This record gives sequence, C-alpha cells and structure tokens, in this order.
Amino acid sequence: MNLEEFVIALPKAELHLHIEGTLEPEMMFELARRNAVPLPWDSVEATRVAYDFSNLQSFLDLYYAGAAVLLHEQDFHDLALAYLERAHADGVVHAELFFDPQTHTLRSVPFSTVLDGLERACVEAQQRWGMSTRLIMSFLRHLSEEDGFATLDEARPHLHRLHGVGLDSSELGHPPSKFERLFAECRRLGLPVVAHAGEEGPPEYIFEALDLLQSQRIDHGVRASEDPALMARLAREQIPLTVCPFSNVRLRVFDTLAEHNLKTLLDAGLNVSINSDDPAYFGGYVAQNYIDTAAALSLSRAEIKRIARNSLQASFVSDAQRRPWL
Ligand code: ES4
Ligand code: ZN
Repeated sequence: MNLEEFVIALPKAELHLHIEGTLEPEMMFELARRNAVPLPWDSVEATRVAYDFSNLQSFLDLYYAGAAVLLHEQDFHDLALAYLERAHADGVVHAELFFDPQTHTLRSVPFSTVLDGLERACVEAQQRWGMSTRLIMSFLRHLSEEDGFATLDEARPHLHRLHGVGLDSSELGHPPSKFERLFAECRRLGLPVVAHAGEEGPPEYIFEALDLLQSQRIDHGVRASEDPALMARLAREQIPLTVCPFSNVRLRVFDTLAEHNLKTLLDAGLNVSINSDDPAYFGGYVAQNYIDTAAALSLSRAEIKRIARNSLQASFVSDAQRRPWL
C-alpha cells in the first residue's frame, strides 16, 4: 500500500476546520453570481494568485472578504456538503466544524440561517456516508467581549444544536484573558470549550486558554515547544493539540514542512492530530496534510496511525457506543 492509500484508509477525525475556509474560488464565484455580491478579484485564477500570505492577518483579510458571498441557507448547506463529501473521500469518519457566526451576523445574515444550512448538510452526510459531525461556534477574538456576549445571546435558542464554542481570528493582542467571562458563561451553559492558542501567540496564551478558559483542546498550540514546563503539562494532562501543518507553512509560522515541529510534539508524548484548518486557502485537505507532513518529517506508519488515533480520541464523541471506529 502506498502512503496515499495508507492515509486515506485510516479512519480519522478532523477537529480543526473552519467551514468558511473550505470555500473554493469556484464556489465563491458561483455564489457571487447567484447572490449578486461583488468580489475584489476578476477570476478564479486571480483569486488563487492572491492567496500569497505573509502572516495570519493577511490571510484573514481575504478569508472575510470571500465569506461575504454566503447569504442564504442554501449557500451554507452547499458549502458544508461540499466539504463533507471531500472529507469523506479522505477517510474522515467524524468532523467537528468551526463556524464564525459573527462573520455573517455582522452582514445581517441571521444566526439561524447559518446554522440551518450547516446542520442540514451534516444530516445529509450522516445519511449518505455515515459520517458523524459536531458544530462548534467560534467567537472572533478581534471583536469585543460585548460582541461575544451579544452573539451568545443570539445562539441561546439554538444551544442544543451546538456542541461547543471556540475562539479564533487575529491572535496577537487578543489573549484568551479577554474572553474569560464569556467562556465562563458558555461553560455554565454546558458548552465544551476549545480555543486557538500558540499559533502566532506566545506560550502564555496557551496557559491562559487552559487556566482561564478551561479549554479542553488547544487549536494549533505549536508554540508550546518554546516552554518546557508547558510541554510537560500538555503531555501529562494529554491535552490534545489540533495541528494544521499546511496552514502553519502558508501563514509563515514555519518556513517549510520539513521545519515543522509536529514530530517534536509527538516525540514529547503530546496528543497531536493533523487537520486542514482552511483547506481552500492553504493548498490541501486533510489527507494531503498527512501525506506531505509524513513525507517531510519521515514519519513512520506507526506514527501516522497514532496521529489518526489521537484525532479520534480527542473528538467530542464520548459515548463508546457511538464510536465504532475506536
Ligand atoms: C483561522 Cl488559521 C486561523 N487562525 C485563526 N483564526 C482563523 N479563522 C480561520 N482560520
Ligand atoms: Zn484555525
């Protein structure tokens, strides 16, 4: 079995995936036409050429511009179904999707429109491919605490349809501590918490995500390797890191895949998984992330298996009966 066949055949969970980041330029142009929304680019090709990022912020600016074509329930459905079909082809048996309600509600798209469309696609993926899914509402950390509370209020009638909350967008200057009270309220409502930390931000932000937000996983977390005490804690407590190798290279966290610290994290005994983050923008879906990372870091098949198993173990599906793949 070659590496690609091996990777695709492994049952795996995708735990770090922004559904808005699966908007391929082809669909972006189709929805722009359908919804009569202007785009800053002339063509699909010119759009891909513009995806030359220098850091997280330069990516986010384009990501929010692209998301402006999403207006109707059908748009969110089509976006999510296309992702889930692609993930199924990669051997993903379970996917936990982040969505950014504020990206849409700030453009007057109702919260329920976003959720209805995403959820309908998730139901179809279960019926068609037997995939299980979770929806994680992610707060934009560049916005205020007050905006976050307003979004939580919009979500209140739908809490039973959400499986957790996350924290994403521009990390530097927006530490987890900014959202300590918001996340305390989310936990009080019974929502599991995850947070992006240690992507561009320092190890201190990872400590804050754990201690102030009680984050159950760390999204990215790659800068943990700068702090030995943090590394020891992440290993001891088996706190999952949802690592996204293509993202880290495209956003210049590491210059090349060969310089990525994923193997260092794995060797230190951390629960590391491989995920695609924003695959339409970063050059590949989850299986390609596994394949290229394994090749660049000379990962053994046993190590690749362990990463896939980590992803299943770190998922929010807890009932053994509903985890046939473990
Ligand atoms: C994101 Cl790569 C990344 N980091 C932080 N926030 C995000 N939102 C979408 N992709
Ligand atoms: Zn992310």
